[in-house]
Amino acid sequence: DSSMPSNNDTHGSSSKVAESFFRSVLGQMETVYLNRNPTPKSVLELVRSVDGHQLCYDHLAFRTFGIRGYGIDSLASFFLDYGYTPMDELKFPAKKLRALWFSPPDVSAIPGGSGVNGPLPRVFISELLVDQMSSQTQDVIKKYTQASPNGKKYAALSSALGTLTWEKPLSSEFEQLARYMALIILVLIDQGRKESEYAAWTLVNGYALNHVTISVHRLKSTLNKIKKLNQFLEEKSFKLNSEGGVLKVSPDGGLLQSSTVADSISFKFSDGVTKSIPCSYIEFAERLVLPKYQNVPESEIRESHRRDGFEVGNADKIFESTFQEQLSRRAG
Ligand code: OOG
Ligand code: NI
Repeated sequence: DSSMPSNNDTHGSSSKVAESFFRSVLGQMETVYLNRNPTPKSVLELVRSVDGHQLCYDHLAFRTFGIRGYGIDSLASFFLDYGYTPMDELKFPAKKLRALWFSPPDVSAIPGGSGVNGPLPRVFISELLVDQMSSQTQDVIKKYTQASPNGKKYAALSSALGTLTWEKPLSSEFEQLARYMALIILVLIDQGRKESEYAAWTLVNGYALNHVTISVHRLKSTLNKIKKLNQFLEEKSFKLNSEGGVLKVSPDGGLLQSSTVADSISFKFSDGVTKSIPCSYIEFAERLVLPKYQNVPESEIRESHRRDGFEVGNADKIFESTFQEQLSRRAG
């Protein structure tokens, strides 16, 4: 239907969702995230105190269950309505996940704006390939998503409120999905039998913001090099995800990423059992200037001159920021 506006021409004043409303929703998602996760909160405060107050987000990330409309699309619709454009698909067959990233509309930052009021971030949404899980795990996921089939329509609302759209699960169901053992030696032996820590995370965190990512190259101080930033954070005793090495580098060398290990939060299951569950983490991304723009003077370099998108090899390791093996690692 040619009378339908495409997502590409819905930015600016013609967007279906107004910018101030859109940014308020992002701000509310961020508030939920900062209230639950002391590490991202203190990292942001620390970086702001050293670097100055105008910090930019590279991207926001969310997780979903790829089943009955509960997957990527359930959350993507909010971003599409504000003029975001779907970009590349990333596949993670071993983790039984797929992801899609969305590029922001061409909207300028609020003058002096930082974080959600700065340049709009990219969005990274992944989904669990539920039909590839064991039947017991599928049964748990179906039980909760089927019992509240309309919940998927309110994904963005759920994220902004910090409330699940389905009922809280039983602690045994969380364990079925995560299947991790308390003893580190058993974790290692149990590796092959592990179901999906991603599934367990999503069952109890739902659409809550999984992480925000600081745009490292847009910082003003010497922290604008990711190696410096990692070193600075480790000196301050922050525990970084070490899976495959702390610094994740794309094969083309242009996208450098690192992240903290997720915080844990105490969660009361529907059977009354309270357990510590993994919550969210914060990520850091440095995007280098593309080889074809090597001669552009530094003062004229824009975000569009830099390596865009995501990288399967980096992302595969970053997912593990909420996994038990990283959480139980000794700091340092
Ligand atoms: C997302 C992990 C991947 C990136 O920037 O590549 C990622 C997740 O943990 O849900 O954030
Ligand atoms: Ni990320």
